[in-house]
Amino acid sequence: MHGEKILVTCFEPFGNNERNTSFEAVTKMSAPGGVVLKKLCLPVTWNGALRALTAEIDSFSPDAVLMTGLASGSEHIRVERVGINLCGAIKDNDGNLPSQSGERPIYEGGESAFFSTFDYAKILERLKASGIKSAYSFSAGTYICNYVLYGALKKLNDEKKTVRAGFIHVPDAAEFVPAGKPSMSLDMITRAVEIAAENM
Ligand code: PCA
Repeated sequence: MHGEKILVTCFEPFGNNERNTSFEAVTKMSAPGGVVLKKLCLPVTWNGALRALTAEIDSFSPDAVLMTGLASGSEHIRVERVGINLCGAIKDNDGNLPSQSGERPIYEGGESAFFSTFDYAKILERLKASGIKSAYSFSAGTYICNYVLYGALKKLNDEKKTVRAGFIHVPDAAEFVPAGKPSMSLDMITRAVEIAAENM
């Protein structure tokens, strides 16, 4: 970990969400000691998200990639275990579907799924030890978060890179949503992202 380069990504707001907690938390987070941390905010678009991420992986050449995104409605941090080869029929921030017929594979003929390669067990253990509600998740959905997770894992696998990579979904920040909606404080979410970056 010491001397390593870590790329941490988040997303711009999308859908009905005025803020994207992943952006707010990644903006606030501190780098783990001795690590060169690069932050990148990705667009919520089928055309732009994976392209921007892979370009940054190529130019920054990180040792580890921590991707984050908002799972509105969740009450806990979701440590994603798998990305699947599917773009769901969901319109992006440009109003585009992934294809004219609706859904499509991310890569035609690609592997059905890739498992996260970060140290999910250590991350979950440290989150829980810090009193942060968290759990494994075995589906990152079929929207742009799953798209970048699968896309990054496939790229790193195809290029035979030993770069660790994985995704955590964060809840809405209590500060940004009406009382009663499932949420967590922004400070706690920020700490969760730091813990993930420190233990991947
Ligand atoms: N969450 C969405 C896309 C961007 C984000 O922050 C998702 O879960 O796919």
